[in-house]
Amino acid sequence: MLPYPSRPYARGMTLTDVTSAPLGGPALPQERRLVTAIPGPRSAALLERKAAAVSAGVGHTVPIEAVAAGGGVVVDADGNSLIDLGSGIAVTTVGNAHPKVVAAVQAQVAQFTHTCFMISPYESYVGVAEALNRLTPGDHAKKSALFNSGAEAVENAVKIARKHTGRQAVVAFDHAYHGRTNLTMALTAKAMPYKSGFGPFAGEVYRAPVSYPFRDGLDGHAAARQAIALIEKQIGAGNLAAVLIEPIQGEGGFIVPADGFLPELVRWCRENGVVFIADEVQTGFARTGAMFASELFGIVPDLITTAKGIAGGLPLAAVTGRAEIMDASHVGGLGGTYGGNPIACAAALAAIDVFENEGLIERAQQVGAVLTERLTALQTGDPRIGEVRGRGAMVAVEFVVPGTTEPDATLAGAVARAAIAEGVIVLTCGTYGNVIRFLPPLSIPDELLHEGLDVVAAALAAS
Ligand code: PLZ
Repeated sequence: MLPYPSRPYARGMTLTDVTSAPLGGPALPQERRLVTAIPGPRSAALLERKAAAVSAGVGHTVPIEAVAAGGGVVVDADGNSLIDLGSGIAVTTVGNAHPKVVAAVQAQVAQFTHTCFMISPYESYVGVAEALNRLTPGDHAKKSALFNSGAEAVENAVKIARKHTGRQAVVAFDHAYHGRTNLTMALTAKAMPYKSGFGPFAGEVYRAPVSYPFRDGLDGHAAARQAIALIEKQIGAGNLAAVLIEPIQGEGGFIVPADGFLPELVRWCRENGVVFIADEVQTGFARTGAMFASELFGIVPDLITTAKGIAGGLPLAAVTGRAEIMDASHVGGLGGTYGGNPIACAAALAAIDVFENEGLIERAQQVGAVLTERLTALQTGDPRIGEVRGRGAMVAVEFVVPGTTEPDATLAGAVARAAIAEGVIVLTCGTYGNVIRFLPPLSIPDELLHEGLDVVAAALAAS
């Protein structure tokens, strides 16, 4: 008998017919348990259906059929329990199916599912906006607008900055990731797999060099001067609406800029009337050991984009920032059918309660200390690890050919695949594909975190 059988939903079924997984996640046994090879037969059968029914453009990293998740594990249809070191790409920071999120969603879904905030407003949307205005860096007057995805938040931040400044150009950086829509593809740096063949891309997007200490060897001041010089020469401050940057780059390789880089960019933006947008879609909500990564660098962005961790797994995103900038749009200029959906907002209010009242910032720091200590120890005996870097529970390992900075993507891929085969979900990233990133749910028990890192270490030793 499978511990968590799942059946496709059919008319008339109740939730318990569909899955016998206990609601509220943490009741799941917190263990790594392999009862079949990965994928097992049920998962393999689903992946066959996926190949036949789902566009080939939509890939997957872990070849399983997920049926339950919570604490620090994802359980598959064959009864395997995998340690989760990826949080569905930085989303389930509070833990999958956190009981408060589950309860909030259940209550809201029974009350009403949708009215469209632009048609009939409701309280939870306003509550999320108030919470974001309060929690994001800076004590100036702030306002927010809600959307569905990180890409949509970034698109809207750019719209707002253009409307506010009356200018058009936008600067993004090397190694940046901002999404897969047309404008955000233009803002994203990496061609494969995100952009190749999907152009033409939106105009008035310019790319500047970022601070990448492991590769550029520059201090923050020098790296900022280099970026600013390029902007002044190639664009001209008077044409520039916004500078958009991830305070720690996510998909690009968990790149932490050198001290001073971000503050200097912010100062230049202020002096030149340019809107500074921090894309905190991946770094936001306690992930980095601060509520927002901007705080780690002592910067106060004009606008912040958030998504992912904000709603415990439900699709929600936001732009938050200076009230006078957020109010630049004419009435009706911002919105969307589903933006700030009431179920997603209920989930966000519950998740924000967890972030604020269940010690998640401290927990991110603890998880980060374990990750950094274990991975640094690994680096000491292994010249293939060029750098261990990150903040809080957002830590990565960059693999190189020993004695050089030449990226070793083959090794990163082999280690990740071997860890997954042994029941540990890890994700790769990086412009060169040579980085393994660790971003576990903060609900993961310490023992599981250690066991997951043991498995990764063994996979590396065997590669
Ligand atoms: N900005 C900083 O990290 C999403 C992308 C996964 P959406 N990152 C995960 C993939 O391969 O599609 C992301 C991000 C930053 C924006 C986004 C976009 O957020 O919710 O995926 O649109």
